[in-house]
Amino acid sequence: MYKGQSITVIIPCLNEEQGIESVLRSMPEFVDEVIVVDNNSTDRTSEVAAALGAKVIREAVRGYGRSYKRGFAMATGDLIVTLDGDHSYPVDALSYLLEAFLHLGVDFLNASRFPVRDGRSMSFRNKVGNVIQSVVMSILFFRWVRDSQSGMWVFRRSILKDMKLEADSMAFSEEIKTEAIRNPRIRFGEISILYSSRLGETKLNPWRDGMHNLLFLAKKRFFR
Ligand SMILES: Nc1nc2c(ncn2[C@@H]2O[C@H](COP(=O)(O)OP(=O)(O)OP(=O)(O)O)[C@@H](O)[C@H]2O)c(=O)[nH]1
Ligand SMILES: [Mg+2]
Repeated sequence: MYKGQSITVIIPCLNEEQGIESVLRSMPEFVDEVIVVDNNSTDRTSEVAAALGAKVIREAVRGYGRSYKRGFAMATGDLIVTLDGDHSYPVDALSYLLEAFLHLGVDFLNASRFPVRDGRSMSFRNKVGNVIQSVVMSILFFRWVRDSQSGMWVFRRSILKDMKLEADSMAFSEEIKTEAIRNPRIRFGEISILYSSRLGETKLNPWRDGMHNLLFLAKKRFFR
Protein backbone atom coordinates (compact mmCIF):
# COMPACT_ATOMS: atom_id res chain seq x y z
CA MET A 1 0.00 0.00 0.00
CA TYR A 2 1.23 3.46 -0.83
CA LYS A 3 -0.84 6.29 0.65
CA GLY A 4 -3.99 4.19 0.60
CA GLN A 5 -3.47 2.79 -2.91
CA SER A 6 -2.63 -0.88 -3.43
CA ILE A 7 0.27 -1.38 -5.82
CA THR A 8 0.84 -4.09 -8.45
CA VAL A 9 4.19 -4.20 -10.24
CA ILE A 10 4.22 -6.10 -13.57
CA ILE A 11 7.45 -7.24 -15.21
CA PRO A 12 7.60 -9.02 -18.60
CA CYS A 13 10.58 -11.33 -18.79
CA LEU A 14 12.32 -13.33 -21.45
CA ASN A 15 15.54 -14.88 -20.17
CA GLU A 16 16.27 -12.31 -17.48
CA GLU A 17 17.48 -14.54 -14.61
CA GLN A 18 20.24 -12.08 -13.73
CA GLY A 19 18.24 -8.86 -14.02
CA ILE A 20 15.08 -10.12 -12.35
CA GLU A 21 17.02 -11.12 -9.26
CA SER A 22 18.40 -7.59 -8.84
CA VAL A 23 15.01 -6.03 -9.57
CA LEU A 24 13.15 -8.18 -7.06
CA ARG A 25 15.79 -7.76 -4.37
CA SER A 26 15.36 -3.97 -4.61
CA MET A 27 11.55 -4.05 -4.65
CA PRO A 28 10.17 -1.70 -1.96
CA GLU A 29 8.15 -3.16 0.93
CA PHE A 30 5.02 -1.17 0.12
CA VAL A 31 4.44 -3.08 -3.14
CA ASP A 32 1.48 -5.42 -2.62
CA GLU A 33 1.85 -7.70 -5.62
CA VAL A 34 4.62 -8.42 -8.11
CA ILE A 35 3.67 -10.26 -11.30
CA VAL A 36 6.40 -11.63 -13.56
CA VAL A 37 5.15 -12.70 -16.98
CA ASP A 38 7.53 -15.29 -18.34
CA ASN A 39 7.46 -16.20 -22.02
CA ASN A 40 8.99 -19.66 -22.02
CA SER A 41 12.38 -18.48 -20.86
CA THR A 42 15.05 -21.11 -21.27
CA ASP A 43 17.02 -19.91 -18.25
CA ARG A 44 16.03 -19.83 -14.56
CA THR A 45 13.93 -16.63 -14.76
CA SER A 46 10.72 -18.14 -13.38
CA GLU A 47 12.45 -20.10 -10.59
CA VAL A 48 14.37 -17.03 -9.45
CA ALA A 49 11.26 -14.83 -9.61
CA ALA A 50 9.11 -17.31 -7.67
CA ALA A 51 11.82 -17.81 -5.03
CA LEU A 52 11.92 -14.05 -4.47
CA GLY A 53 8.17 -13.84 -3.90
CA ALA A 54 6.80 -12.86 -7.31
CA LYS A 55 3.66 -14.36 -8.79
CA VAL A 56 4.91 -15.99 -11.98
CA ILE A 57 2.57 -16.26 -14.97
CA ARG A 58 3.63 -18.24 -18.00
CA GLU A 59 2.50 -16.93 -21.38
CA ALA A 60 2.98 -19.41 -24.19
CA VAL A 61 2.83 -16.97 -27.10
CA ARG A 62 5.91 -14.77 -27.45
CA GLY A 63 5.72 -11.01 -27.26
CA TYR A 64 6.26 -8.05 -24.98
CA GLY A 65 2.74 -6.71 -25.51
CA ARG A 66 1.19 -10.13 -25.32
CA SER A 67 2.81 -10.63 -21.92
CA TYR A 68 1.60 -7.30 -20.60
CA LYS A 69 -1.98 -8.06 -21.58
CA ARG A 70 -1.77 -11.33 -19.63
CA GLY A 71 -0.28 -9.53 -16.65
CA PHE A 72 -2.92 -6.79 -16.69
CA ALA A 73 -5.69 -9.39 -16.62
CA MET A 74 -4.24 -10.86 -13.41
CA ALA A 75 -3.46 -7.59 -11.59
CA THR A 76 -5.50 -6.60 -8.55
CA GLY A 77 -3.88 -3.34 -7.38
CA ASP A 78 -5.40 0.15 -7.60
CA LEU A 79 -2.24 1.32 -9.31
CA ILE A 80 -0.10 -0.63 -11.77
CA VAL A 81 3.62 0.02 -12.17
CA THR A 82 5.55 -1.57 -15.04
CA LEU A 83 9.23 -2.01 -15.74
CA ASP A 84 11.71 -4.29 -17.51
CA GLY A 85 13.24 -7.34 -15.83
CA ASP A 86 16.74 -6.27 -16.85
CA HIS A 87 17.36 -3.86 -13.95
CA SER A 88 17.68 -0.83 -16.25
CA TYR A 89 14.74 1.07 -14.72
CA PRO A 90 15.09 2.47 -11.18
CA VAL A 91 13.06 0.13 -8.99
CA ASP A 92 14.44 1.99 -5.97
CA ALA A 93 12.74 5.15 -7.28
CA LEU A 94 9.22 3.72 -7.12
CA SER A 95 8.16 5.99 -4.28
CA TYR A 96 9.43 9.01 -6.26
CA LEU A 97 7.32 7.94 -9.20
CA LEU A 98 4.22 7.25 -7.10
CA GLU A 99 4.63 10.55 -5.29
CA ALA A 100 4.80 12.37 -8.64
CA PHE A 101 1.80 10.41 -9.92
CA LEU A 102 -0.33 11.41 -6.93
CA HIS A 103 0.99 14.95 -6.75
CA LEU A 104 0.39 15.67 -10.45
CA GLY A 105 -3.10 14.17 -10.23
CA VAL A 106 -2.65 12.15 -13.41
CA ASP A 107 -4.06 8.77 -14.43
CA PHE A 108 -1.07 7.67 -16.51
CA LEU A 109 2.51 8.70 -15.77
CA ASN A 110 5.29 7.90 -18.23
CA ALA A 111 8.84 7.62 -16.82
CA SER A 112 11.11 9.24 -19.41
CA ARG A 113 14.68 7.96 -19.81
CA PHE A 114 15.60 11.36 -21.24
CA PRO A 115 17.75 13.29 -20.62
CA VAL A 116 20.11 10.28 -20.51
CA ARG A 117 22.53 10.82 -17.64
CA ASP A 118 24.54 7.61 -17.80
CA GLY A 119 26.09 7.48 -21.26
CA ARG A 120 26.59 3.71 -21.11
CA SER A 121 22.90 2.97 -20.57
CA MET A 122 21.76 3.70 -24.14
CA SER A 123 23.79 3.31 -27.33
CA PHE A 124 24.00 6.22 -29.75
CA ARG A 125 21.96 4.23 -32.29
CA ASN A 126 19.19 3.54 -29.76
CA LYS A 127 19.21 7.16 -28.65
CA VAL A 128 18.68 8.37 -32.22
CA GLY A 129 15.99 5.72 -32.77
CA ASN A 130 14.18 6.66 -29.57
CA VAL A 131 14.22 10.36 -30.42
CA ILE A 132 12.81 9.65 -33.90
CA GLN A 133 10.07 7.43 -32.44
CA SER A 134 9.11 10.06 -29.88
CA VAL A 135 9.07 12.96 -32.35
CA VAL A 136 6.91 10.98 -34.79
CA MET A 137 4.47 10.05 -32.04
CA SER A 138 4.33 13.63 -30.77
CA ILE A 139 3.52 14.95 -34.26
CA LEU A 140 0.97 12.27 -35.09
CA PHE A 141 -0.87 12.53 -31.78
CA PHE A 142 -0.51 16.30 -31.18
CA ARG A 143 1.08 15.90 -27.78
CA TRP A 144 4.71 16.30 -26.75
CA VAL A 145 5.99 12.96 -25.46
CA ARG A 146 9.65 12.83 -24.62
CA ASP A 147 10.05 9.05 -24.44
CA SER A 148 7.46 7.08 -26.39
CA GLN A 149 9.45 3.85 -25.90
CA SER A 150 9.89 3.94 -22.14
CA GLY A 151 8.89 0.69 -20.45
CA MET A 152 8.19 2.23 -17.05
CA TRP A 153 4.70 3.58 -16.40
CA VAL A 154 2.38 4.14 -13.45
CA PHE A 155 -1.36 4.15 -14.07
CA ARG A 156 -4.72 3.52 -12.46
CA ARG A 157 -5.86 0.01 -13.21
CA SER A 158 -9.37 1.37 -13.78
CA ILE A 159 -8.33 3.11 -17.03
CA LEU A 160 -7.63 -0.22 -18.72
CA LYS A 161 -11.33 -0.67 -19.47
CA ASP A 162 -11.19 2.49 -21.59
CA MET A 163 -8.20 1.33 -23.62
CA LYS A 164 -8.03 -0.72 -26.79
CA LEU A 165 -4.71 -2.54 -26.54
CA GLU A 166 -3.92 -4.74 -29.49
CA ALA A 167 -0.15 -4.90 -30.01
CA ASP A 168 1.52 -8.17 -29.02
CA SER A 169 4.95 -6.81 -29.94
CA MET A 170 7.27 -4.13 -28.57
CA ALA A 171 4.85 -1.58 -30.12
CA PHE A 172 2.69 -2.14 -27.04
CA SER A 173 4.73 0.46 -25.19
CA GLU A 174 3.78 3.25 -27.58
CA GLU A 175 0.26 1.93 -28.02
CA ILE A 176 -0.63 2.25 -24.35
CA LYS A 177 0.63 5.85 -24.39
CA THR A 178 -1.41 6.76 -27.47
CA GLU A 179 -4.48 5.25 -25.83
CA ALA A 180 -3.86 7.44 -22.78
CA ILE A 181 -3.18 10.60 -24.79
CA ARG A 182 -6.18 10.23 -27.11
CA ASN A 183 -8.68 9.72 -24.32
CA PRO A 184 -9.90 13.05 -22.90
CA ARG A 185 -10.85 11.35 -19.62
CA ILE A 186 -7.28 10.11 -19.03
CA ARG A 187 -4.80 12.66 -17.70
CA PHE A 188 -1.32 11.95 -19.03
CA GLY A 189 1.95 13.08 -17.45
CA GLU A 190 5.64 12.40 -17.86
CA ILE A 191 8.66 12.76 -15.57
CA SER A 192 12.32 12.00 -15.95
CA ILE A 193 13.97 8.98 -14.29
CA LEU A 194 17.50 7.64 -14.08
CA TYR A 195 18.07 4.87 -16.62
CA SER A 196 21.03 2.49 -16.31
CA SER A 197 22.75 -0.25 -18.33
CA ARG A 198 20.78 -3.45 -18.52
CA LEU A 199 21.98 -6.79 -17.09
CA GLY A 200 21.84 -9.75 -19.48
CA GLU A 201 21.19 -9.66 -23.20
CA THR A 202 18.87 -7.35 -25.09
CA LYS A 203 15.68 -8.73 -26.66
CA LEU A 204 15.27 -5.68 -28.85
CA ASN A 205 15.95 -5.96 -32.56
CA PRO A 206 16.55 -2.24 -33.19
CA TRP A 207 15.95 -2.02 -36.95
CA ARG A 208 13.10 -4.49 -37.17
CA ASP A 209 11.33 -3.30 -34.02
CA GLY A 210 12.01 0.34 -34.91
CA MET A 211 10.40 0.07 -38.35
CA HIS A 212 7.54 -2.02 -37.01
CA ASN A 213 6.87 0.57 -34.31
CA LEU A 214 6.74 3.44 -36.81
CA LEU A 215 4.32 1.56 -39.06
CA PHE A 216 2.22 0.55 -36.09
CA LEU A 217 2.00 4.18 -34.99
CA ALA A 218 0.85 5.34 -38.42
CA LYS A 219 -1.80 2.60 -38.56
CA LYS A 220 -2.97 3.42 -35.07
CA ARG A 221 -3.26 7.10 -35.92
CA PHE A 222 -5.08 6.82 -39.23
CA PHE A 223 -7.01 3.55 -39.14
CA ARG A 224 -7.99 2.93 -35.51
N1 LIG B 1 7.48 -12.07 -21.52
C1 LIG B 1 8.20 -11.49 -22.49
N2 LIG B 1 9.05 -10.54 -22.16
C2 LIG B 1 9.76 -9.97 -23.15
C3 LIG B 1 9.67 -10.34 -24.50
N3 LIG B 1 10.52 -9.58 -25.22
C4 LIG B 1 11.13 -8.78 -24.32
N4 LIG B 1 10.68 -9.03 -23.08
C5 LIG B 1 11.02 -8.38 -21.81
O1 LIG B 1 10.61 -7.05 -21.93
C6 LIG B 1 11.56 -6.20 -21.35
C7 LIG B 1 12.07 -5.26 -22.43
O2 LIG B 1 12.94 -5.92 -23.33
P1 LIG B 1 14.42 -5.39 -23.54
O3 LIG B 1 15.25 -6.42 -24.21
O4 LIG B 1 14.92 -4.91 -22.22
O5 LIG B 1 14.18 -4.20 -24.56
P2 LIG B 1 14.71 -2.72 -24.43
O6 LIG B 1 14.58 -2.24 -23.03
O7 LIG B 1 14.04 -1.96 -25.51
O8 LIG B 1 16.24 -2.89 -24.82
P3 LIG B 1 17.55 -2.70 -23.88
O9 LIG B 1 17.82 -1.23 -23.91
O10 LIG B 1 18.59 -3.52 -24.51
O11 LIG B 1 17.19 -3.17 -22.50
C8 LIG B 1 12.62 -7.10 -20.71
O12 LIG B 1 12.29 -7.34 -19.36
C9 LIG B 1 12.50 -8.37 -21.55
O13 LIG B 1 12.90 -9.53 -20.85
C10 LIG B 1 8.75 -11.38 -24.83
O14 LIG B 1 8.59 -11.79 -25.97
N5 LIG B 1 8.06 -11.91 -23.78
MG1 LIG C 1 15.33 -3.13 -21.28
